[in-house]
Amino acid sequence: MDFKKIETIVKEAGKIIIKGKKDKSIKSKSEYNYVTNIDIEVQEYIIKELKEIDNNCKVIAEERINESEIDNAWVIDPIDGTTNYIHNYPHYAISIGYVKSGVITYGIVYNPETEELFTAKKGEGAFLNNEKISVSNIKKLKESLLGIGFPYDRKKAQYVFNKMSSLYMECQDIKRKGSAALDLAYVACGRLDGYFELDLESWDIAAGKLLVEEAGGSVKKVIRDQGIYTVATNRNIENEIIEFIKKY
Ligand code: LIP
Repeated sequence: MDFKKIETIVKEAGKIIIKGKKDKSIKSKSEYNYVTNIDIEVQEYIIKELKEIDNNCKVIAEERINESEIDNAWVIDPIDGTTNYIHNYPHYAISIGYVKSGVITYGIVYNPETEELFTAKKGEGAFLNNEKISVSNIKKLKESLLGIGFPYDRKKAQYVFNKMSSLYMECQDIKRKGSAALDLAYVACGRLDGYFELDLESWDIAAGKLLVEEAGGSVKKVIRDQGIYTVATNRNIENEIIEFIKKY
């Protein structure tokens, strides 16, 4: 697979997103969960282009009904951070992961606003605009800058806020930026020391998970009554964060 072609596809998709800012139409998929016409246009563009280079490819994508199993598929979020995009808040990304026999072997996350292109191939490291990246070397939660996300299901909001307020007392600061893919990419390049969020979908995390792992970090699932947390860290603070999630 020539993954350089994927970078070209993603950058062209980014142009569609930027051009579409002026005339996007918005629909609600459910309460607080939105999709624009540009999400759909970008998704269909990416799938068309992927089929050109991998004509038997299977696809799992956010804005369609998915027939495939995730074990062998391209896993696509055309705009991760759609709410940010709707408000022209320049923090969102195209996220594409490539899963082969159940293993994520390639990931790409691209923010068309900043033109930051995060890529990783299994066993070959993680990169930001072709420069190798690595997680931070922060050793303690007390010294850490964390990312967090909030689930669409607002009935779970107070539960997450309670966790966040406890954690806030034990770290330097917490950021809620609204794109899981970029939160994971930021852990991979050391801008965040850790990140956690409840109820993420495969398309939110497929690419970012590989970025973090190839940059020397870890991504774990923590199962709680309220749902499943995705917890990404630089490894040093993993146990402290998971303890918090389990305790409060
Ligand atoms: C978003 C995630 C974000 C989460 C939002 C939403 P989408 O993905 O990237 O981290 O907090 O609730 O799930 O729906 O914009 O692709």
